[in-house]
Amino acid sequence: MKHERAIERRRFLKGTLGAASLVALSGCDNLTQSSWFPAILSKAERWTEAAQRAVTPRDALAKEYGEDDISKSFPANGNIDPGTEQYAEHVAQNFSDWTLEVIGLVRVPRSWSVAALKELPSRTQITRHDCVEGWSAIGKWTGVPIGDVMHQVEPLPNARYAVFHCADVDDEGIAYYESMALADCYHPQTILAYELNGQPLDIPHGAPLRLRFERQLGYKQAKYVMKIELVESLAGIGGGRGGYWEDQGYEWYAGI
Ligand SMILES: Nc1nc2c(c(=O)[nH]1)N[C@H]1C(S)=C(S)[C@@H](COP(=O)(O)O)O[C@H]1N2
Ligand SMILES: [Mo]
Repeated sequence: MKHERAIERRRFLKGTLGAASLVALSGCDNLTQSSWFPAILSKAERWTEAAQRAVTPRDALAKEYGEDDISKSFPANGNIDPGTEQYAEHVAQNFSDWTLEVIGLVRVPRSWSVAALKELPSRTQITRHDCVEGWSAIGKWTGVPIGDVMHQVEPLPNARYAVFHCADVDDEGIAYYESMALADCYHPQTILAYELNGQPLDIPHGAPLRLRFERQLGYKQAKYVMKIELVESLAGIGGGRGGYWEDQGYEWYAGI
């Protein structure tokens, strides 16, 4: 049923709707409208990044909710503990030695401790997370706008993508990673979050730092972020398709 509805919706959107009515639609609260599955995304008529950008510009804001809308419990999904010795060591030290490194095509590569990031101006946003497995939850995220971090490292003109490298690896030793267009790093709601619902991020939700890339599906929201690498092409990274799940066939541009 969900699958059918997702396809129907896509057909509908492909029609002759004007941009204004599309914007109204995307603000709709019906959760089923955004819990479609990646297999459907690639098989049904594809709503490409370009087409979606044409109707919802890059700087459009994701809907923000009120305190009363915050979900009573926010599920944890995917890896809920990196489970490595190094990570356990970081937990034992309360992440005091954790660093966020920003490297690659930047003029000023540098790293920040979590404490240093917390001293930068922060942003708090209450948004809805939609996982392709069929659940959604609303949470209040606080963190550092990634655009501010980018201003400090000064990306080189040929930098096109930001790759987020995470601390967790799967059974085959493949590390979780994600990526976005560099331009999306400057979206005001793109933050490296260190708090969920006013508490320091816990281990299941990605302590000490996780990405919030609003208007994108759950698997884009990388947890346990250690490193941001700016690159010109995604070809040389992981399986070359821009993310852990993308390498297994999920859409890279997972716009909601
Ligand atoms: N590092 C890492 N990030 C990840 C995952 C993961 O397994 N490892 N799972 C993704 C998926 S599929 C979802 S739905 C969200 C879940 O975030 P949550 O555990 O805070 O609910 O994290 C995403 N980011
Ligand atoms: Mo997910």
